[in-house]
Amino acid sequence: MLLVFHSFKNDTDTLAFIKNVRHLGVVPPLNLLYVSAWLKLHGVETELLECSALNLDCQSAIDIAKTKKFDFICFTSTNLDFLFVIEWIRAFHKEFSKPIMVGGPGAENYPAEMAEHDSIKAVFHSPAEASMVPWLKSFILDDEWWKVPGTACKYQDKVYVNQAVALPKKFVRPHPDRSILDVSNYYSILSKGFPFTAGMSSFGCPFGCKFCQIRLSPFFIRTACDLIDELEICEKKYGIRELDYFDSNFTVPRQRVFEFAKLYKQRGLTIRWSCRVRSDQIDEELLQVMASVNCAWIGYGIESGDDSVLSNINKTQKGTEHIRKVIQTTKASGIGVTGFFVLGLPGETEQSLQNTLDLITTEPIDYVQISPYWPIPNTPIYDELVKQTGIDIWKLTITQGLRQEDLKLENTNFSVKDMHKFASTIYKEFYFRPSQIIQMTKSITSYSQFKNYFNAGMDVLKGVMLENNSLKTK
Ligand code: B12
Ligand code: SF4
Repeated sequence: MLLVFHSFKNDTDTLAFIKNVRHLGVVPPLNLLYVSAWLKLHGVETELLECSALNLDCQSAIDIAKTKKFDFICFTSTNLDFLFVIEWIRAFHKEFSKPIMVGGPGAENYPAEMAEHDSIKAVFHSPAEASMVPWLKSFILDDEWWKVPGTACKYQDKVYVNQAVALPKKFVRPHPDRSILDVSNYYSILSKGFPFTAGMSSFGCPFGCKFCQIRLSPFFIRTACDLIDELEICEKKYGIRELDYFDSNFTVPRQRVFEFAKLYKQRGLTIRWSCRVRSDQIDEELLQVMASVNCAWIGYGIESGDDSVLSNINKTQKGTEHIRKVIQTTKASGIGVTGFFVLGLPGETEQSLQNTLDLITTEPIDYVQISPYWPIPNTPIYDELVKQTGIDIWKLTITQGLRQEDLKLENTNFSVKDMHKFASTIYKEFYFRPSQIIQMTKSITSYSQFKNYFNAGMDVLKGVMLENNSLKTK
């Protein structure tokens, strides 16, 4: 099975959303690693073509694929990158007469529309662990493979969208298969430990933020022991020096953090790690214990520095005053702080943008990541937008190749393009403050870290120049 993680190398001008995120690092394609782990457990050999890390364009990827043996090809797709992925899928389909399977959040949201594409043999709208093996068996036996639950398939010009399959409540995923990676390809501007990797401490989310696709999805909490087993393998088998948990809820449930810390010490681990936490799910006691076992930094999904915007998305947490205190307490405990912000959420105004800029530049945040808001399918905000406008833009992206650059944001006076401009401005104001430059310079411990910071700085500058700074901050 050839797992292809496409790259954006030659596509940076197609959709603006990449401009501000490229410089943050190179993160392994976790979901394909989960797919690989599951397949291997069932006797399937896998190989990863990691075009993102290797910075390969589609043609070079095809040239490499020609040197390999495989029977099936897998791609993963979100909604935001569908237009890139489909070009790669078409090119691979043209070159190799092998069935192509696609999964991921994009497939989950629009299975029927994706299955209409002749280059795709099967769209997986349920987790790979629930549907992939049954589909492969049916396909190999030529036994009504187009009717397998969890998939959508086109057969004799008809698209079959089969019922979804959920994983059992107590389902335990095997660890992502890092054996198919060259771990030295990955780094994060937020992390000093190298080699670096990513992980998930839980899947799904019990909270209901209105802008997020993961909201209220089945929540699978991994045990402390399972997390520590994975950390131990990362440290001792792969020599990885830092693991960043990408899910939003490391401190849920609270008790797991204490068990995690106890086991971390018992096993004599030294690997650094970082995680994402809601700012209303942390306190001093937790911070102390996390700091005692090498937690390098915590990422808070702050989203906005404006209380009314936070209330509009149902993510007030405990309000911006509390968020400010959490940032200060985290820093005081010796743990770094990364703030994740989204611009252009419902109710965004010049004033709320200003409030965000104020929070970012007055609190002791080490790094910020700013994303312009895209209303994402399967969220209340997007559903409302579709109701108001009668246009399901993400569906049209899949069915007609429509680009979404000019999407007008719901309940704001801004377009996505405006938000890119403002994001660039905030990056510039945040990272090019003298105090920030001094702090980042002091924290440099290696040449590769210097190179990453330098490239990130150049990317920010390029972004600022590209956006031409036409939206001014006050
Ligand atoms: C880690 C992560 C990343 C990593 C790794 C991505 C990866 N491909 O693994 C990095 C940083 C590279 C990344 C990049 C992006 N990401 Co991201 N990412 C995540 C995150 C936090 C976890 C994903 C994960 O590993 N989950 C664990 C696995 C087990 O679950 P899963 O992803 O659902 O995968 C299962 C199924 O979807 C299915 N499946 C997935 N792919 C395939 C393929 C086949 C062939 C099959 C059969 C099944 C299958 O089986 C998997 C195993 O059960 C999610 C949010 C979340 N909490 O899930 C966002 C998320 C998936 N990302 C998102 C986005 C938008 C992006 C970017 C477009 C961001 C950007 N602006 O560039 C890029 C796109 C790159 C890409 N094609 O993946 C959105 C997608 C929203 C949408 N509907 O479009 C999410 C949901 C975040 C959010 N809340 O909005 N991301
Ligand atoms: S934003 Fe974070 S806390 Fe809110 S629903 Fe999404 S993953 Fe959960």
